[in-house]
Amino acid sequence: MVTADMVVLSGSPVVRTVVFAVVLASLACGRRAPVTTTPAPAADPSRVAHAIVPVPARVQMIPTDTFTVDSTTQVVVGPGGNAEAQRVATYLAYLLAGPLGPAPRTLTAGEAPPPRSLVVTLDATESALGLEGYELAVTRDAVTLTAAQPNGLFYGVQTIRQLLPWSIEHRGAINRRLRIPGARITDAPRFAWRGAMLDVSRHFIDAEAVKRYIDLMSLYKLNRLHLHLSDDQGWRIVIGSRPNLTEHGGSTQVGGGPGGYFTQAQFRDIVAYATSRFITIVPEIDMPGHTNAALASYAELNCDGVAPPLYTGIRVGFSTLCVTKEDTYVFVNDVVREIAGMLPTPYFHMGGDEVEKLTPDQYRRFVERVEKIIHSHGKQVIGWGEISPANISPATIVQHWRRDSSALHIARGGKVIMSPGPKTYLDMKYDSTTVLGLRWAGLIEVRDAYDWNPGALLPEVPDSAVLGVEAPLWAETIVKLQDYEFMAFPRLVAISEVGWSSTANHGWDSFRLRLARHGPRLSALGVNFYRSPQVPWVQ
Ligand code: TNX
Repeated sequence: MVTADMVVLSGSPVVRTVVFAVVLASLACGRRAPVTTTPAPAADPSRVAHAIVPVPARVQMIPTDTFTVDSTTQVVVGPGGNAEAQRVATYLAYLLAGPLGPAPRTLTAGEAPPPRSLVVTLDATESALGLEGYELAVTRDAVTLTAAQPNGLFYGVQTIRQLLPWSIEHRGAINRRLRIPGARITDAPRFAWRGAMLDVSRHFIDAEAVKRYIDLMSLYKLNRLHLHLSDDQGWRIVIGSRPNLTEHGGSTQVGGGPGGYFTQAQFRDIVAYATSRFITIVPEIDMPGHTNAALASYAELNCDGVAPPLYTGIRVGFSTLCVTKEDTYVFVNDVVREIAGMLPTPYFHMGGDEVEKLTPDQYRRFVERVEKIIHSHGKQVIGWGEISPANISPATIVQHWRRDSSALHIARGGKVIMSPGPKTYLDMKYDSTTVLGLRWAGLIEVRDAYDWNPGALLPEVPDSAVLGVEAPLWAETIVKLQDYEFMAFPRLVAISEVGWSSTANHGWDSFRLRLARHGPRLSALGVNFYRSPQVPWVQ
């Protein structure tokens, strides 16, 4: 089994020496050397005016106009603030002063804010800022954050957080004098969908680990967490009407470990936690393929009525629900109903990828029928690229991951989430020395994850059809939280800028210098990130 210790080792002198020796040996044999990364030329991260990631739409730094936070500084909510604004302000107060800080109060109409305070204002008339935009002004005298919606306030707070020194991330430290550099920022995202995906099926991680990922996502203004809740190797969410799915189907994982699953209470708790970070949970039940765990748990889902053994390998494409039996649709309806009932949000992902055991016609009819079932429970359907040839609704969302038929969906007016394997697959190795991960979509260094435009990558996917981006972390080789962090950071940070920032503001030279300044912040948060040689990390 691969461990995080081995991850750390992959950068050690011992391993480097071995790699060097292999390179020399292959050169000596006249063969091509393995792909290696050339370290970037030295550059000075202090040259960039700020280190905000993703880079805001408009930033003007005024370094001479610094705001100082001390023990007398208050966070207040501007007049008209609702409970959500209060909650975001409380979150900001907590960042500044920890749990001991004073609770923010709401100003009455016409009341002037206290001197040298941070004022968080919800102003519906600022509708030009949209759902997620915000305006921030930092001067010597005040910090003023305004947004039309609470989501925008929350992102403004994340920007304030990144303007503060990384020491802010050490929750234990209190009563510090913190400085926020003077700035005027107007910001809003390029794409509505800025997602990450966790595969909790191949290896299970518990609710606490998922919440930590949610927290790290929110620092970078990501707003969708897709949970891949079932696959051949494990079923990870309790379905009350089908208890064997988790009791049996959730009892193992890749490599034969103990598996695990979320109870419905834990799942609801994850959803509530994500909601508090303005992140929408997107549940995926992969079907009709990638279903061995379900087939092993309920014999009637198999055409021959015989339940197969549990599966702990990493092959794909061998399983399918029996699409010609009514039992299957009763099952799908039970599962969708229970999961839909736990989510206040609109999406249900039906998977649909890598089905090798059905005819194209059988597959299409299954997709069309399941789409109707999902609609009957009030949810919008998402599926992997393969579902496009079925006669699906234009309101269904297709998630592109490899050359597929997205064009068919775009032709019917549908939207696409861009998760191209060679750019966004966080389970791909960084370089030839990365111990964890796969390489079928290629090696993905930080620059590869950063340097692309979702609206121009594929000729058949115009910018207008792109809903946004999402970075999946498939977990065949990923076991512990440290492993997840190593594969996701900093590539997920790169993807956050691909999803948030305009093409005009997008640029590797600036990004890598800003990212370099996130090293100490990520360290303070305890993140086991990959020290890419492409980034001049600040120590
Ligand atoms: C392809 S992406 C898959 C997953 C694997 C992944 C490994 C997709 C829709 N299917 O089942 O885990 O590759 O990189």
